[in-house]
Amino acid sequence: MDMMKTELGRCFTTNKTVRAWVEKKARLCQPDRIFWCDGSEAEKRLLTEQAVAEGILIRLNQQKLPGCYYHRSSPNDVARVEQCTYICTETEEQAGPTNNWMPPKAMYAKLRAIYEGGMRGRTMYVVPYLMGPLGSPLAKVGIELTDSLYVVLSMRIMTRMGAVAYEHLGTSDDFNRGLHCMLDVNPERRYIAHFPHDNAIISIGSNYGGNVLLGKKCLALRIGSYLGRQEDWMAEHMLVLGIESPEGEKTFVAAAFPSACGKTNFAMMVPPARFKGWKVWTVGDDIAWMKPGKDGRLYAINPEAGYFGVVPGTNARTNPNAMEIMSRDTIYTNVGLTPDLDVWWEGKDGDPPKECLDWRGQKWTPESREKAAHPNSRFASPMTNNPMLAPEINDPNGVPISAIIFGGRRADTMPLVFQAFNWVHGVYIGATMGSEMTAAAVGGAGQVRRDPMAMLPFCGYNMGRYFRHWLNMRKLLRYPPRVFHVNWFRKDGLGHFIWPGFGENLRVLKWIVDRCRGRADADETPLGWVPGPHCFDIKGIPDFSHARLEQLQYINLEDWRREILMHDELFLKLYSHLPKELIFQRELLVARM
Ligand code: GTP
Ligand code: SPV
Ligand code: MN
Repeated sequence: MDMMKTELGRCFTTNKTVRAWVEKKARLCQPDRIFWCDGSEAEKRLLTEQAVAEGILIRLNQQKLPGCYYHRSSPNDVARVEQCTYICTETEEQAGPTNNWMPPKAMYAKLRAIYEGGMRGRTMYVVPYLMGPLGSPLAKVGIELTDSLYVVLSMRIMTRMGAVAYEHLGTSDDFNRGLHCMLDVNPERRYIAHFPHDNAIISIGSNYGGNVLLGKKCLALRIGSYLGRQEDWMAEHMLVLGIESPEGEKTFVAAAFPSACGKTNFAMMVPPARFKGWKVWTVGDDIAWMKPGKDGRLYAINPEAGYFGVVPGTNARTNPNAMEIMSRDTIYTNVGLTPDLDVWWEGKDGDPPKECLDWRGQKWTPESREKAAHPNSRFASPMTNNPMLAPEINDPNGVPISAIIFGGRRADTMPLVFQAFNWVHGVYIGATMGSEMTAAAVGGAGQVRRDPMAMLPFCGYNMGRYFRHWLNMRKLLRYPPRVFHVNWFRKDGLGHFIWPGFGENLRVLKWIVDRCRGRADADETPLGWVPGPHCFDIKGIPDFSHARLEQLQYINLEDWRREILMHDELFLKLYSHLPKELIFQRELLVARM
């Protein structure tokens, strides 16, 4: 093996490029110490103790929550910040109109002036990590240099962190270079900058989730999407799950829903009582890397090794698997903290505590007007805690995808489910997706915006070219996945969700699987294929009826006129690189309407 193990924190990789790069960055950041992470249990114990001693983590009640810790981020630093996120390419056109842009040279100079000497008095942790199963042709290595123990311990959960990454890397210099400096966590000096041509990331001034766990959104999506276009694969903001029938027939699907729109919940779904014997296996809950296989099908891996999931709303009814997953070895961020060192959030099972500390550390009671948990509070848990972790999770080739499902959070306009007529139409449906903004990113919650393929904040290059890449992928697939659109969030006149969602979403999934396997009827509508009257099972759903289903599936032409105008807005923004095929699809949709 390509390393010599010494004591904790000592450099043990023999990769010369890695050593030279770390030394160079250390000269710039000037930390007091460099700590080389190996990913071992002993290291985890040591660093956790240190984080507790420094007040970065609070040890939770170990009887109730073994191995669990609590973290509060700065109140100005609770979500991704899209305004501070940059794609740094030579030309602005390469980044495209949906990204913030700066030329690499200018951005390197600007950031260096801010972070130079920024680790003085601190420790620089060298965090090697592998995205994807060891030995997978799709797997990638990253190294994150960070002065945050919270990041180190979270990366240990979220990725295959440690020696295994150096093992995969060998003597190669093909690794993502990530630098993270917390500085004083000042929003004025917060930048998350990507340099796709250098396979490099610099993140400064934040210590929250997607801004700083560089393997996740920065490498796996923004840099990943850029690499995918060059190397004929796809990096997508998608969950991947396997559904198994009582007869043992397994079908894998991938689904792109925007941030905080239901991926984790869908990926961990527990079938309702009526679907006895059905099983849903989780491959991934946030990111899919997909590549055509030799058999002409599209194969997906989950590059991550853990879940960084939304906490509020999670309970034994909505997501029992997540409740079990986060019952041990979990870092909770920005939830409520009870006097007996348990956690509390809006929507948890049971009665709220009489009193607790809220996500800011202030006293909270059930009468408080503020929420105990921040709406974007999260749990970080290892995927191995998942009782329904797909057995294929470490298969280097991934799983074959039969369906791609797009979905947004829409109070109106969008029906529960419909199927695209073909791949190009499916790409149009994904490209024009709209969704209400959520607490996962700073600003604008509730407003509907276009979020193509749920990738608006994550596409590392020109969005028009990204659509072209989607169209091109069809040529590499003999058996392309079928494409669908879903919406769990349609509301009635009283503002209530019409569809019960969560486990009941299995009924929609079942129709999708049956369509892929040529077993279910469908009716043609202007939007696409919808379930035929006898092909959608609603038996056993409490307080539900065929009238409610019709309400869910209703296509309101007035709404759709507005919707198509919003498609145009996005297309105008992207006009210089928009594939003609999508403009034709728009014309066809208008004609059908
Ligand atoms: P990111 O991790 O931000 O990418 O989000 P995600 O897509 O994984 O979203 P997640 O599954 O965590 O869901 C976010 C919110 O949507 C939670 O508050 C859920 O309770 C809610 N939610 C998820 N599925 C459903 C559903 O089927 N119906 C309804 N009404 N709400 C849902
Ligand atoms: C998202 O916002 O889509 C997330 C959470 O999955 S974060 O990692 O913070 O980006
Ligand atoms: Mn996400």
